[in-house]
Amino acid sequence: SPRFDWSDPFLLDSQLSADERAVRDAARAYCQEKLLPRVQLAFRNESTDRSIFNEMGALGLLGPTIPEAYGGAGLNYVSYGLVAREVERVDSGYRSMMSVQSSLVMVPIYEFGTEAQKQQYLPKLARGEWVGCFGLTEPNHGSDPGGMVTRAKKVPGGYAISGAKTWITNSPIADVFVVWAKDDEGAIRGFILEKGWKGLSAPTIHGKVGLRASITGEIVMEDVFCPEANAFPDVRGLKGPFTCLNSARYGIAWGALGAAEDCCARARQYVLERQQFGRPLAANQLIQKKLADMVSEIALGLQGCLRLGRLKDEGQAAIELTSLLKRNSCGKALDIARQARDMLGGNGISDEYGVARHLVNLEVVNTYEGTHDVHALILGRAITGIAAFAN
Ligand code: TGC
Ligand code: FAD
Repeated sequence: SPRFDWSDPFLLDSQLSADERAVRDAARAYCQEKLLPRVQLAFRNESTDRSIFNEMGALGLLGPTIPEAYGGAGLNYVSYGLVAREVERVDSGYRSMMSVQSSLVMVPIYEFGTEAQKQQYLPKLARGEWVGCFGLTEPNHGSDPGGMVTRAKKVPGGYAISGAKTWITNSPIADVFVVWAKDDEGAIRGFILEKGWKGLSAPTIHGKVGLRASITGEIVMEDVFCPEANAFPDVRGLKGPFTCLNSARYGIAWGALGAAEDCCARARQYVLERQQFGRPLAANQLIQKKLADMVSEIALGLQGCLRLGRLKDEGQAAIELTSLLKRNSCGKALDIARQARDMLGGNGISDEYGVARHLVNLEVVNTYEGTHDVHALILGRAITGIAAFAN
């Protein structure tokens, strides 16, 4: 008779195609063999290993949904989600590096770029030869990016861009900057800037308590000249950046659960081995309830992510469904990481055991790409027809 598998209660594995399983297995092997051994020191020392982009590029993990003609792997959204889950099983920071490059830099160039822009940037980004970053958030405009003050003033042959973006993943090591600014008509537009352009700098933000393996910085622009050829020609308004966020938020929905799976597996192993009061911690009802809650939330969440992936691949996913799952996965993963940290007792505080690292990483993941509460408001608007965040 069918047996219950705590690590895959809904037999998600059997719902994947052979190709999807192959992508997942290749990503898992790379993550466990190459990323896991270096994460503890990277996190402890707040150091970002640039060569990870080249390694991921060689495996086709950068821009996996971008067609092969532009250097991508031409995979479906389910495969992209499976990759995000494997990378974040090791560390949310590594998934951040990958998903910014894939969803927030390659997707807008592919969706909104000219043929010349696609040819110029996508293959190098796909190989990891160039690193990209995405500048939307400003010091005074985070949840409300529509209020941005960065300006793109029309000048002969292009635009003069001035303003500051903050909390930008990859920016200090980026070669390519996809930046959003308002034009002379007040419309939000996207621009591709390159490292070394006059007036452009990207100082590092130090002292993050989470996501320490992923470098974060500002983008400071003082009259940076951007030629017309580097502006996205047609897209106007928040639809531009939000289209990229739809893809990145979807990846996070899978990824956060990958981190939760790692916390759950580590906590399970620990309570089976750790003896207190003359028996394994796992023999206690309170401990078993915690494991039951973790396994339930992870299994239900992953099943939701797979369904969303299938809907995206069919072109049938409402944007609010991504909010629902980004919010659910991050909130539940954060709870699971806290529980796992508790179950490991004092050892849970050490970076040798991994769960505290996931916990502080997930605090960030719960905040970026739309906070937990902002996604509640997006859902609330869809449920009631009333926008609670509008004036
Ligand atoms: P709103 O009126 O809702 O929409 C304005 C225009 O945008 C369109 N739109 C979308 N288009 C595509 N996809 C979506 N998800 C879209 N959501 C909205 C909408 O149709 C409208 O178009 P049009 O043509 O009618 O003008 O705009 P609002 O200003 O009222 O929005 C409010 C709110 C809360 C929904 C929005 O501002 C929001 O989502 N805020 C959160 C900000 C955010 O997520 N920032 C992320 C920054 S990037 C990042 O964090 C990267 S971390 C990456 C990593 O390291 O992994
Ligand atoms: P705020 O918008 O000031 O929100 C503060 C609090 O107020 C939150 O709890 C929020 O939920 C709440 N709040 C806000 N509005 C409302 C409301 N109307 N009703 C109720 N509550 C509300 N951005 C990029 O553009 N590119 C990147 O690559 C990027 N990478 C990041 C990496 C890291 C490590 C971090 C920490 C952030 C990154 N961000 C990036 C920025 C991130 O998207 C923002 O931090 C996030 O959108 C929240 O904006 P904020 O920090 O300004 O918070």
